[in-house]
Amino acid sequence: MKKAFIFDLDGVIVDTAKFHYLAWRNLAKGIDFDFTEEQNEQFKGVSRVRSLEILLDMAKYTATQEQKEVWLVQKNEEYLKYIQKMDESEILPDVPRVLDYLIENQQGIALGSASKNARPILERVSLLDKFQAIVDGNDVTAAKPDPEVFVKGAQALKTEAKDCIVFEDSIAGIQAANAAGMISIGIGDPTVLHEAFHVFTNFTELSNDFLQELIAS
Ligand code: B16
Ligand code: MG
Repeated sequence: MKKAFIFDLDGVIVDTAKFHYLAWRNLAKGIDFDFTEEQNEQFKGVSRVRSLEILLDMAKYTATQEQKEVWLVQKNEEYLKYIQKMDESEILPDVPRVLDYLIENQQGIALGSASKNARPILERVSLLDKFQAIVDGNDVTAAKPDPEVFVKGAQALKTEAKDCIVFEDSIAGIQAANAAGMISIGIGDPTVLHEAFHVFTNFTELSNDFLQELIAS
């Protein structure tokens, strides 16, 4: 049976949260706000624009639209500097094994990410050619937990929602997959991702037998 497997990017394929954190922390410093790594958790799966709004709320800082736009460009420029240094060593454990197993079994593979930098990141880590479709922050109008990004991924692979499996590390992403009527698989902390159909701490815990069960179901 042919299924569509839709992967989130940040936190599922690579850990770019640390780079987002460094760039947001630098911006926060400029308004005398000490942005912590713990606070950065709230930014996972959240769009760039919304992340800035949350940061300014945390700092209790009111900014003009013009200032916000300047900051968004600056933050992304700094983030891109980190991205340019990425290579294959940044791929999270066992991601290539899972992708290759799905390819060997002729399954659909798409990316469903909130990031507008998804393509350059996949290029940097040499995984771009594993994906038959890429839906990212440039293609959607509504952010996760809205299901748009995954619905578009399913459309691109010409697969019905019920035959789609989504791998996600964020609560908003799990909610988006559930809202789309897809099978959600959390990658991360089971207590945080308890709304998911299944949760694995990382792909190393997710066996080829489990993938085969999903394919056959
Ligand atoms: P960018 P994902 C998300 O990627 C990140 O988790 C989130 O922290 C980030 O703000 C968002 O992409 C936008 O990223 O600034 O590169 O457009 O987890 O949906 O793959
Ligand atoms: Mg993510």
